[in-house]
Amino acid sequence: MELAALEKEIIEWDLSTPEAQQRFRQRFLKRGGVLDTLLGQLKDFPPAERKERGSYLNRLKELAQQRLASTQAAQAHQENPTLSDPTFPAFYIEAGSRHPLSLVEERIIRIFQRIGYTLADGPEIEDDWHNFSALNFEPDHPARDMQDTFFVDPARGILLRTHTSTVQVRVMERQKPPIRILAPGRVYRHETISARAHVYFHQIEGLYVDEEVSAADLKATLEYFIHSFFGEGTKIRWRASYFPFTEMSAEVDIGCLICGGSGCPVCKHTGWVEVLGCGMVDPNVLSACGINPERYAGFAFGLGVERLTQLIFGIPDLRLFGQNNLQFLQSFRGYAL
Ligand code: 2U9
Repeated sequence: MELAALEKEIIEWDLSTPEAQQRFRQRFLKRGGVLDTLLGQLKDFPPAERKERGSYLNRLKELAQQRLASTQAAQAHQENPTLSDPTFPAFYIEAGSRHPLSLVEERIIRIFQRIGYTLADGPEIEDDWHNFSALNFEPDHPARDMQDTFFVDPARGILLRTHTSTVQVRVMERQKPPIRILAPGRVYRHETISARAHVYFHQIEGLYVDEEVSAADLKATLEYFIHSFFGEGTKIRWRASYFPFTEMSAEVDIGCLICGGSGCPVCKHTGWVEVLGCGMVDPNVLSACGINPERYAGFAFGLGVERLTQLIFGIPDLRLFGQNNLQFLQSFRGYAL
């Protein structure tokens, strides 16, 4: 007998009258009933199947007992609320919990929403233009290689986006400044999976384009973010860097949260950890997206949600985020950031 069909029968059996309950008991719970018979036949199955089938049958038996008991308790309660059994076990409802990446992503978004950023999104399957060319990547830039990027259709340059900058390109193509947006989302990179690298992760990128946007605005905005996210006393260090899509590019470090700057494995004994990258949008990028760089300027920034989540919770291995390990996920239960 098909056990799934039996399960459906147990779940759907009409238990509204005492007679129906009696038939239910006879069919599923009494000696000689269907479950009892099937349990008796277990020995005829090969050992490999026996264990799984046996535990399925036992679960069905429990399910039948529970259905009957809870229906009878509910009926007793309806007939005479004061006489219902207060010792009857409560229904155990498994409460879920929010994923740590969702918690952190939402907290970051809230901080930027307070200063006027709105959300934008776009497709995860992209084309070469939005992922690379419009962003000033040279034709032979290594990220364009099959080694680094997942291609869906290499001949047509269709790929899985490697950053959410594609979203900002699309917004600039269809909208005039002022533009002040946040683009959160999943991005893909062709990596060997390890504690420190994965084939996908989550970014939040920001873009602000208007007349007279300056590097001072960029600095004030990101210092506001870092102090809101990590705490007012957090030390900040700016380092010059390079990205194809920004001219004046920088990376921002904070004083290590784990050791307070004295040196530990998390900051590799430097006292500093990198938290984001940023820069003034390259005028070539503005032009490519249909915005006049003579009139407008912009800044952009990008941060990795996994990275910030690891930092604030002390999570040592990136792979934990994608394994659906209940012990890991439940440790964030009730956590409100
Ligand atoms: C447009 C123009 C410029 C977005 C930027 C970064 C610097 C950056 C990394 C942080 C950690 C990626 O997730 S990460 O690995 N990002 O450092 N991102 S500036 O610049 C843009 C975006 C869109 C049109």
